[in-house]
Parts: sequence; structure tokens; C-alpha cells
Amino acid sequence: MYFTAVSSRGFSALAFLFAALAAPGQDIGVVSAYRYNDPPNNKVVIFPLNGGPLREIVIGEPTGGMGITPDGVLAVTHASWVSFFDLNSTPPAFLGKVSVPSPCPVNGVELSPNARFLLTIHVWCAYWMPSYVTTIDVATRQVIGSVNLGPTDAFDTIFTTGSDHALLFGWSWWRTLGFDSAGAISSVSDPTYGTKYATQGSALVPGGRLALLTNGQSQTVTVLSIDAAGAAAESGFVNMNGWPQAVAINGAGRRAYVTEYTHSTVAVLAIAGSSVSDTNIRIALPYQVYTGFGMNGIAVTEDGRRAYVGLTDWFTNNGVWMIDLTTNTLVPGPLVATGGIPREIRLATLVLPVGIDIKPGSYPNSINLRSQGTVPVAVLSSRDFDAATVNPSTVRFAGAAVALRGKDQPMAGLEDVNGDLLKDLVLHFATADLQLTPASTEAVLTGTTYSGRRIRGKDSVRVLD
Ligand SMILES: [Ca+2]
Ligand SMILES: [Ca+2]
Repeated sequence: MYFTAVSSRGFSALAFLFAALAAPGQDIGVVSAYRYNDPPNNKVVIFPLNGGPLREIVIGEPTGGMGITPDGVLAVTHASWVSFFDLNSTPPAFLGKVSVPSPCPVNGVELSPNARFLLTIHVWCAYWMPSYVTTIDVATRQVIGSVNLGPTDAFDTIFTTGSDHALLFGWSWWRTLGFDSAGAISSVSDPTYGTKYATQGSALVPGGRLALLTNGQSQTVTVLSIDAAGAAAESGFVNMNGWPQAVAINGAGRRAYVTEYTHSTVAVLAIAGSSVSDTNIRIALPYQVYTGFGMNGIAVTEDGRRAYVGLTDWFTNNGVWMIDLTTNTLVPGPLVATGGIPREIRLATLVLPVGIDIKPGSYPNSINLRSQGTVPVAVLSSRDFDAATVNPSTVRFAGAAVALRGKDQPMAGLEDVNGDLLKDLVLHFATADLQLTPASTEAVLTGTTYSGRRIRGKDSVRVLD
């Protein structure tokens, strides 16, 4: 049922555009696309934000919502399934899939901010059908638990207070969901009914105390204030007139970008403290936006300089277009032709897998937690990777930062530990700082290069207590 394909379509014609725009802070965009009864067009397309070949994951069934972990694991919904892929490999490796209890297609997926679990909801398919909210453990890819809300609609969801609470939105209501530390749903509030209806999309303003809701038929954006317990109350409205659909907010929390269905425009809203207002700026789009309920059909880079929006003419012109937000102008496109109708767009940062050697030259890698000293770990260079580019102050090994010599000198040095004539980066970590237990069988090292590329490596350990 699954197969992956790598497309070699290049970006050469657009290269100048990428050169003209600053680095966005993320590496890739991912878009889900669907066309019923046309399995090859039910797929996920991965597009590098700074140019390069596209990658595709073909999924036989219509695709919907997506979540991406900080480690680059993609979760994508299709029918009543959620499938997982590793975006760091080419082609993306299929990791497994989970069946979600639901009589309707599972659509909305949100990853908890601690990246431990996924919250899934399904879009309304008939008023007598029950709606389920379900959480899935990302590491084990097992259902943690599911709650049946009875016959109701449920369109979108966002986490609000870290990984403890989420808001679930229906046509004209919202509920607060509470989660325990394992990701099980521990509480579901009664619905609060808003004064507007036809909620289509939602987004959280960075800081977590404000959320925006788009209301299609009501032609409004609702401003919700959120308290520390995750409860929400209407605190304002922006009157719109083009059936607002999807909404994305920039990293600084100063601008919201709302797609308008009936006008084929992106509206620019200004956020200042707890007030949200219309700038009256509209960016015209060549085709319609169609995101479906709860699909985030627009995404903004962390640096707030670019947006990516999914457009369709319902026939052959389906794709992702790019907006230069420094000038609020649409870049001629499309940037990515998706075949199927683009649904949700997510941006992500890739992690470069690197080799590490705990206690270089010795094996097994025994660590005695009672030891007072340090554990050396080598980040290995390869033909494609120079370990000297890693910034020691960004490195964490089993939760510990690099040990310091004196006040602020990281215990780090370059040395070829494996005889391949390439110098490796040897770092020392205080044993007392390591978050390991006698049950640990491996330890993970993460870090960032001086140019901002994230790295990750792991090696086996034998822990003595
Ligand atoms: Ca070793
Ligand atoms: Ca070496």
C-alpha cells in the first residue's frame, strides 16, 4: 500500500528568489494533497525552503492533517489511520501506522509541545456519528487513549498551556481538554458556545494567552483569551468579509495571516498585546484556497518573512505558492505542484544524523553513575560532515551540557579517535549530570552547528549504579 518516490523536479528557475530571501529558520515545508479515487495524488510532498529536489510520499488514501516532531518524524492522517515517516532519510522511511477509533476520516492532528504525543480528531461526517478525540504515543506509535464525545462535530484543535491543555473547536463551541504527563486525556470540559459560528481554523499567538479562530459563514475572526487552566473566553472580534479559513501567526506574534475563501485573498491582521485589528492589507491569490475544516492551509516561517499557501482551481492547478511577507507580494509560481488538492502545510527543521562514540576506543560503553569524573563522547567526522563545525555550547548528551574547565571553557577538543584521518570532536560530560538509569541502553547527543544545522547521534551504554 505504501511506496515512496523521489522526484527530481528542480528549482533552478526559482533559485534567484531563494537567494533574494533570508534563511527562514526552518529547512523544509511539507504539504498533504488529496484527490479522491486517484491514489497517486493522495500524497505528501516535501519541499526544501531554500531550493533543491522535492520528495514525495505516496499514500493510497486521501491525506489530511499532519504533525512533525523536532526530530523530523512526520505523522499524517489518512482514512482512520495515522502513519509515521522519518523525514531525515531519503526516501522518507516508513516507521509504522496506527488505527484510530473513528467512524469518520481522521483529519486534525496536533503534536503536543513536548513532542511526546499526538492529539487526533476527526472532521464531522454526519450529525448522528460520534466524535472521538484520541492521543497516540509518538515513540511507541500506540494509542494512549480515546474519548467519545458523542454525536457532535469537531473541527480543529490547538495546544494552549504547554502539553497540559488543548482547545477543541466545533461549529460554534469549544471545550478544554486536559492531559496527564503520559498524554492520556484526563479531562474534557463542557462546551462553551461562542457568539460566532462556522469555525474553520485556529492558531495560538506565541505566549499562549491568546488564540484566533476563523469563522467562515460568520465572516469574523474571534479573539480568545486563555487562562492558566486552559479555559478560553471571547475577548474580541475582527470583522472580515471573505469567509476566513486557515490562519497562521508569525513567530514574533505580531501578524496573523488569514486565507479568505470567497475572495481568494490572504488578509493581514495586526496583533498588539491582547488586541487584534485588520491592517486592511489583502494579498490577491490566483486560485482559491481550500483547506477543509481544521487544515492549516497556510504556514509562516519562524522569521516571519515568508508564507506558504495551498491553492486549487479544483482541476489541474493545485499547488503551494510562496508569499514574500516583507513586501506582502505573491511570488509567481506555483512553488510546488501537488497534483492533488493541497490541504495542510507544515514547516519543519531537519536533523542531520551523525555518528558518535561514547568513551572513544572502548566497548562496551560502561558508565558508573557513582563516578565523580566525566564521560568523553566523540562526535565523529565523515566525508560529508566536519565535527569541528559543532558549537559545543549547544550540545546536550543524555540531558547534560558539556562540562566546563574553569569558569566558562567547555571541555572540548579535536582529535581523530577512529583512525580515519578526520579529526573528531571529543566532548566531556560530568557523570553526575547524566540523566541515565541502570535501565538505559542507549544515550542520545544533540547539538547545533555554528551555521544553525541541528545534529543528532546515539550510541549504546551499559549503566552501573
Ligand atoms: Ca565506545
Ligand atoms: Ca575520525
